[in-house]
Parts: sequence; structure tokens; C-alpha cells
Amino acid sequence: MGSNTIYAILEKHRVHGRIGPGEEIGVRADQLLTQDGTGTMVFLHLEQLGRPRAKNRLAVCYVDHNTLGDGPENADDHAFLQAACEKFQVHFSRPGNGIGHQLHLERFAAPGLLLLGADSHVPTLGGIGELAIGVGGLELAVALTGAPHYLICPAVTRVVLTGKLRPFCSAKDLGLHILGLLGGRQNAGVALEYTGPGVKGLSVQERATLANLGAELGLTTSLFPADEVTQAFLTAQGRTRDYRRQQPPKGAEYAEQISVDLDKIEPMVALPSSPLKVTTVREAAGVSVQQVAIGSCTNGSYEDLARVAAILGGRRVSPEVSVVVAPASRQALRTLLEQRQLAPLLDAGCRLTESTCGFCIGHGQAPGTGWVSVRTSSRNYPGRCGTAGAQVYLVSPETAAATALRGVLTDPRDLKLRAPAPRAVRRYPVDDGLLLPPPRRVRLGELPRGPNIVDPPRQKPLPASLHVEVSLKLGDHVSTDEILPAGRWLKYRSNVQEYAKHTFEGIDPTFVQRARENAAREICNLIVAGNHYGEGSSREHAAMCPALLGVRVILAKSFERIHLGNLINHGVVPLTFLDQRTYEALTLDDYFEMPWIAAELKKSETITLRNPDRGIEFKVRHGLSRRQIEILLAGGLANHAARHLI
Ligand code: MIC
Ligand code: SF4
Repeated sequence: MGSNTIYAILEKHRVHGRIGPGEEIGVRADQLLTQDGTGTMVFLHLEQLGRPRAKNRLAVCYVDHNTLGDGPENADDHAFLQAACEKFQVHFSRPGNGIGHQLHLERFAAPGLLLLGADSHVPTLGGIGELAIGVGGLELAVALTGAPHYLICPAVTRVVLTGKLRPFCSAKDLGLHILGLLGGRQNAGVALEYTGPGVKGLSVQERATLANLGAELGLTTSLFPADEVTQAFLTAQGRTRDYRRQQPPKGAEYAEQISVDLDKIEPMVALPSSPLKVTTVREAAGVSVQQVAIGSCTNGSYEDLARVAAILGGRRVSPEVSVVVAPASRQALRTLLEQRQLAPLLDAGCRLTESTCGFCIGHGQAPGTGWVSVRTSSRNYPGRCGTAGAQVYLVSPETAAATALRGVLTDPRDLKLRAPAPRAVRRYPVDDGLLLPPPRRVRLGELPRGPNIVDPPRQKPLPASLHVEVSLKLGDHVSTDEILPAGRWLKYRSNVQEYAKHTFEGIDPTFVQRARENAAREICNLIVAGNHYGEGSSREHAAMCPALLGVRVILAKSFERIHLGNLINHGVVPLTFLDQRTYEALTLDDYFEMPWIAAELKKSETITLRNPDRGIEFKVRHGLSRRQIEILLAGGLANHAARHLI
């Protein structure tokens, strides 16, 4: 396979392996990113690893997820993170500054760079031409020590965009259309490279929205070229020097190509409760709505909010609807103010909240019982909004605004208004007052730990054989939000022991007790799952908490990329079916021996499960690399790194 832009960037950062689809490669990134929801663990891991931080790369920690302060836990986390940033020489973005992905786009991202981030939405930065890949917290901690990061090199699909988006049809609609187009496939190990004449009609923010939504497909990442539009954005941010033109190399090659005509895109919606359940707004219009929430890293930029202000200006939102606006950054808010577009939002009756993730992750603004909530964010997995049973629809800012006015899901074209014309901002207001660079003198001594900040548990090396019992059987598309809910339990991100009590609570509240009882009998828990197990968030807690409860094996039809890595890195063996009928046959409480698991991992592609009393024996597949197997045998990346970090 020849090169393309994604491979060219990977090649520049490669330190091990060979670039090509499916190859395991080691890379060193230019930039590292974490946030408060994953970051406390990152720094706790880093302390446990006992290695200094390698200082030659930019690292930033954004406080954007856990900001409500409902109890002391969030503030204690923030104090810990700020001190950790001083100790490990990391930029610290204070709470209220904004959502990490938006802030990074504004202040640090640049074409051609490689970033690793402990958050599944870092590919947002692909909108500016930076190659950004989501990883687990422990992987990020290891990368902070300067060690290479290992990943499976993706197969690159070229997406050729032609035409131009029509009035009231936006990047979000295009993104949802692409989710509909590719959502039925296995996208783990695939990256998208956007090209074609349609690209130049999209702003950097629109490109970022598209790249952001790729996370819902489980892609490794998405990337746009860097052109005059990118240059103008960087100039408006006072960062012209960070611009470099970036186009696919001559004769670029791709594993696959798809084409999308932007003229044909119309307002789209993702129905409850999956971002992949897309249809046109026309098709779903008319549903009564009680809440509209506008913001998030997908659609909370100044451009997004300005279009909402243009639609709502001089009008009032429906008295039946609570309308929340959360600007994605202080800069977005400040620009609205300067461009006189904030007053129209307030006068229309919108509720303004802090610049954070907030409603997107169920941290505040939970809908009322049985409500329908229409949101501009990117995820609507069951329960994520903070209210079990609430129906969350995902739409563009234009559709959200139209819905806010009418009180029912509305195609914005039906308002018969003049389409909002985007106003180009020549110079954004830049104020880095809440972005603290690492101090010149490294902080020494203990980090301040509130009582909820607890060392992460360590896994034991994998024994030669296991006794396992099926303690949960799941269907397809189980997201990490369902494995470990965020919302009101977000405050336990620094306390795996406490967080583990909520494992799978929305799916089966009896799971935790069953798992603990098995563990007490020295029987490992085995979870059986369908396709796309672990989609969504990168939170490593979705591997660590089950591991703490004695889950040692997950047998699924397929896994999502970041979660697969998290399982391996926390010593949980991910296996897949050789024969789909085995999935059907397995039931809760089935007991098996895995008599040669350690030896089979090393020597064979398959692993044996058997129950001699019932005369059952079958084999499953592992498909793991030599390095991944070593990590599993060691009981996870922390143990492995303790032996191998140089
Ligand atoms: C999300 O969108 O699900 C999150 C919250 O940003 C997560 C990170 C987390 O769970 O802390 C993600 O996307 O990785
Ligand atoms: Fe925050 Fe939501 Fe974006 Fe995740 S998807 S980073 S929770 S705004």
C-alpha cells in the first residue's frame, strides 16, 4: 500500500514496525492531551510508574468534564490535577475555560502533528489537519514518560466530498449522514481521510464537527487537508506560524473510497438511543420536545452558536421547552458577546451554562422523567443524559434552534426564514488567562489528595489456567456509558474501588454482587457480548472496574478499538467467537475451565474452554499481537511497563 496523508504523518512519528493496514507500529507523538475525567487516573498511574515525565513534548490537561462541584470531590480532583501538572510539567486548563477539544483546536493544534489523547473525541483536531488518536489513561501515562505508543496501523478510506452544503444543512447533518452510511460496518482499524472539491467550502469548525463524529463509528481517526481555510483560521487565532499546507501526496493510495455529494445532504437526526440510528429530520419531525441542549465539543463553537442566535434572534423559544446553551469555550462565549449575538440568545429565553461538557455527559441538565431532549452533542446512549428512559435525539444547531422555537422536532427549512449567513471572524479574542503553562520550577513533594483520590488497583499476572463463569450476557453495541455510567458517578473517576459499585448498573443491577461472589470462590467472571463491545468513551474505568470485580475474560463478537486496548492494558483477556452459534448457546452461570490459557495465548491462535462434567469443549480466537500477549501475561501494561520502560 502506498502512502496517503495519514500514513505520511504516522511515518514521520514511527519508531517501530512498518506502516501498513493491520501492522502494529510504535509512534512518538508531538502532543499529549488529557482531561479531568480521565486525567486523575493518568497522573495516579504516572506516579505509580515512578518515571519522570519526558519534557520534549507538549502536554495539556483540560478540566472540562467534572465541573459541577456537587460535593467536594470535583474540587479536590481539580486541586490534585493542577498540582500534578506543576509536578509533571503539563499545561493546565482551569475549569470554566472550555472543552478540551475546542480549546486545543483554538490554541495548540496544527497540521501535520501527531497527538495522543485520553478521550475518544480527540480526532476533532483532524479538522485542522492534526492526526489525533484516542487512547486509554494508562497508555497516556506511559506516553508521558516518553515511551513509544503502540497501535494497529489503520486502513485508510478516502472520503471524496463534492458540491456544497445547502442552506440550513450543516456539517452535523453531513456527519450524521456518514454515520448512517458506515454505521453498519466494522470500523475498528479504519481511518477516514477527507479530500475532494467539497472540502474547501467547509470551515475548520465544520471539518472539526465531522472529524469529531467519526468517533461514533469507532474509527482510529479522521483527517482533513490543511489549506487556505485552515490558514485563515490559524491567523484568526493569532497562530499563522503554525500553518503548513498539507495535501495528500501525489499518487496517494487508499484501501477504499467513498464519495458524498454535499448538495444532497439534508437535515438529519440520530434517534434514541444510538448515534448510528440516523434518519432525516423530515421523517422524524413532529415529536414533542421538552428540552433542547446546544453545545458540546461537536457543536458548541462560536460559528455553531452564531447560527443559532441568527435563527432565535427576535423570537422566543416555546414555553414548553427548556433551552440550554453551553458555549464550548470562553472564546466562543466572548466572540458571541463581541459580535452582539449573545443578547439574542438570552432574549429568546435560552439558559446559559458554563463552558464545559455538562449536559453532554449527564453532568447537570438531566431531562425530566420521560422527557424528549434534542441535543447538538454526539452521543445518546441509554442513560448517558443522566435520566434513565429519557429519549435523546441528536441534531444540528439549526435543527435544535428550529425545534426550540416550535416545541416539536422541526426541519429548520420549514421555518421559511432566511438562512443564517456565517460571518467570518478575522481575529478571535485570545485570552489564555485560564490556561496555566507548566511552572519553570518543577513542583516537588506529595500531591494534595482529597479522600476520594485513591491509588488504582494493580492486576495480578495471568495464571496458567482459569476457572470462569458467565456472569453477564449482553447484546450488540454495549457502550462504555453502559458498562460504567458517567453523570452523577463521574465524581468517582479518581476512586476505582467506589466507582466499581456501579458497574453495569443500568443493564443488570445484580451484576456486581454476582461478580463479587464468584471472585470470593476464586472463579473468574466471564462476560459474553455481541458486536461492537465497548463503543463510545475511552474511559479506562470500563475495563478497570470489571477487572476489580474479578472479570478476567470478555468473549465478544467484536470489540471497539480503544476499549480493546483498555482491556488488554488492565489484564482482561479479550476473545472473539470462531462460531457465532457459540454465542447463542452460552447462558448465564455457565461454568468452564480454560486449562491452557497462558500457553495457548503464546503458541496458538485459539483458546480452549471446556466443561468436562457436561462434556462440552469449544475454541475461541484471540487475534492478539505478541506485545499484547506479553502485556496480558504480565497482568496489564502497568506491570509490563515496570519491566520494560527504558
Ligand atoms: C465522552 O464523550 O464519552 C467522554 C466523556 O468525553 C469520554 C471521556 C470520559 O469518559 O472521560 C470520551 O469520549 O473518551
Ligand atoms: Fe465532553 Fe461530550 Fe465532547 Fe465527551 S463528547 S468531550 S463529554 S463535550
